[in-house]
Amino acid sequence: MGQLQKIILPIVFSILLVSFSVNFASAQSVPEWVKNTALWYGEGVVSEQEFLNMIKFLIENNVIVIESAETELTKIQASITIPNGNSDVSSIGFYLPLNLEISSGTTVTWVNDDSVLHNIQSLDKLGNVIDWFNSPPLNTGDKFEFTFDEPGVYNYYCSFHPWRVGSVTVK
Ligand SMILES: [Cu+2]
Repeated sequence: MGQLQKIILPIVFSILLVSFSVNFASAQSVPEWVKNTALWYGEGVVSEQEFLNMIKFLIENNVIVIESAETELTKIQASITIPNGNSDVSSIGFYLPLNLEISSGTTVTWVNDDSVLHNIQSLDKLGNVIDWFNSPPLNTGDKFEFTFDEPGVYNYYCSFHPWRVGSVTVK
């Protein structure tokens, strides 16, 4: 039994290190009873419940900070809608917004809200298609996303409806 718990203990700690960050400033002031609880749990002296209560204490007192995993998932988002009627040359159905302004690192999502196929093809300054951000044909409801890391002005159009030109300005 004691042997089994000694095997389990390092596994528990390795999971904590992956998912949480440890606040080393606070770790200087970890109370002796916390250290002893960990030691005694490893030796099978205290119960699993007491060990879990101790971890709860560490989280509540910001010794273990639950943020690193969530922070990595946070991304800056913006979206551009391809509105219904976008394909009609006489309609006012331009991209919404027509010129999106974002900060670098933003992930832009185009959403096709029109009833016909569209695509997103990036253009150079002369209006030629370049291999930069280029979507496959998007059905109604389909999305395409691209993350802009470099400042600049990026034009794009739809190759099916080449009169539909939009831009993204990255600051
Ligand atoms: Cu189109």
